[in-house]
Amino acid sequence: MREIVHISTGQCGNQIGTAFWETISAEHNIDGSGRRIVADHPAAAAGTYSGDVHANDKLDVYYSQSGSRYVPRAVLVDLEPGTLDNVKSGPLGDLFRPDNYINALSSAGNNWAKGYYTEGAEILEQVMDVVRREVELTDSLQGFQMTHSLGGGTGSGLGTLLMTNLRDEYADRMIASYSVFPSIDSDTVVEPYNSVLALSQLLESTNETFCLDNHAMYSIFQRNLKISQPSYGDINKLVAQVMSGVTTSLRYPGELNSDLRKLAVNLVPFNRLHFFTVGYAPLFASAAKKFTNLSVPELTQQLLDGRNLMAGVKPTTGKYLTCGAFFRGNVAVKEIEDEMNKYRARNSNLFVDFIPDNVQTSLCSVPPKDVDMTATFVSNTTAISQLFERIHGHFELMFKRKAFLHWFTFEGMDINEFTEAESNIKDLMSDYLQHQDNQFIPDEYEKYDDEEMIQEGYADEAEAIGA
Ligand SMILES: Nc1nc2c(ncn2[C@@H]2O[C@H](COP(=O)(O)OP(=O)(O)OP(=O)(O)O)[C@@H](O)[C@H]2O)c(=O)[nH]1
Ligand SMILES: [Mg+2]
Repeated sequence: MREIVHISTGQCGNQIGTAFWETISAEHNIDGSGRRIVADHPAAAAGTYSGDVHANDKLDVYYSQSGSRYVPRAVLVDLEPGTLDNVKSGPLGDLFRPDNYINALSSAGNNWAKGYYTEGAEILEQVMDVVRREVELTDSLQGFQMTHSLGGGTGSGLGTLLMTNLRDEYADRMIASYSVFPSIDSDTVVEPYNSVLALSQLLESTNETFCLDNHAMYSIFQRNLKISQPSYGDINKLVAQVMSGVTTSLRYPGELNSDLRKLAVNLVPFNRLHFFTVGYAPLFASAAKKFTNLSVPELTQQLLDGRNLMAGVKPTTGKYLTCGAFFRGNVAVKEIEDEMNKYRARNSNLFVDFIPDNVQTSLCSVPPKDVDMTATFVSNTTAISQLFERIHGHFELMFKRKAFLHWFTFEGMDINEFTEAESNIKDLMSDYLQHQDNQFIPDEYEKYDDEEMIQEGYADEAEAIGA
């Protein structure tokens, strides 16, 4: 089996992580205590049992089995106890392994340096021990996924420290992150600092990062779902739907993108350019739901509409390097392929021309709960640089005046680290833009040799291409 170990870090990471586990557990008919809802379960009598559709679910990927219980392969980490206490006393409190909750006593106070260098570093080994124990429970680990925010101190600082350590210790395994970017009008001034410092780490440590922008998600609620003041709970449900969509191919049988590595091979043409935007459909206000009878063309149209993306970028001003549309429900493969091909043909200027077959489609016949048909869109678009530009713009304004830096230097950080992180992000933006503007200079890219690919976690690919 190809197992994935999940790690939630910090408040946002744990709130989103819990929403993810709630969603996929419901999809796989697993109740709050880890029991599978099969025909003789009390809930089955109430009509929650959806029978043999789930007989082939790849449960081992995300759950280990302990007697008759399914236990999430999940580690829950925070520097303060509050969020984890809420998880423990919530509906999923008994689902997670009790030893896998790890917290310290006080938060990183929105300070990346506290998460990465001081308070976080103190509990690093404790967390790694639990992660190692989870890895020992696997047969053939495919990798890790982390949920965290970039704007705070724990998810951002300790989260990236953990991923750097995982990258060292499990060099040839995959690391995926679901990273929440701060909204423009967030309450905490230093979020751009934390985000740039964290992003600079993600460049090196993850193989795939799904960029979830709180700003764009607020707008989706206000514009598409007609909810003017969405709560974190509302937003996290949407994130969980997206994560469920992205992980569908990992959790149900099928050929395409059946593990994290295959997904990355299809979506990441250059090692550093692994930051994805995601879209989801259908998205409509609940009042409009009963008037909406979705067809595949309508679903596809919604899916590819830039306003449904979870990152505040305009895909029509960039170019897609690669993308994938993952459908679920009772639809014909031919119909979705035709729709996607039509879109690709009509908008050929939106796709780079050096990757001929850069649009993938896949179908899983099992829909999520309560909807007949959904689709998730994962794209590697050069437009993502607009998100980095926004965060960097705010970083630059403060950094020019060295505002708030003492909070970070007080934890032992050197100002050069800020300069270096900033320059990494600028390089990343220009890497994306050179593909957008067709200014690719081949000599700058040397062919990978065997050693380098193995070091960067691409051992299987190195072997496949005979490097
Ligand atoms: N979407 C979403 N964003 C959240 C949630 N909780 C916090 N955030 C965002 O995350 C950022 C703050 O980070 P937190 O996750 O609260 O911080 P932390 O990782 O716990 O770190 P410290 O509290 O500083 O130790 C801000 O940009 C918040 O808007 C959540 O449940 N959902
Ligand atoms: Mg916190």
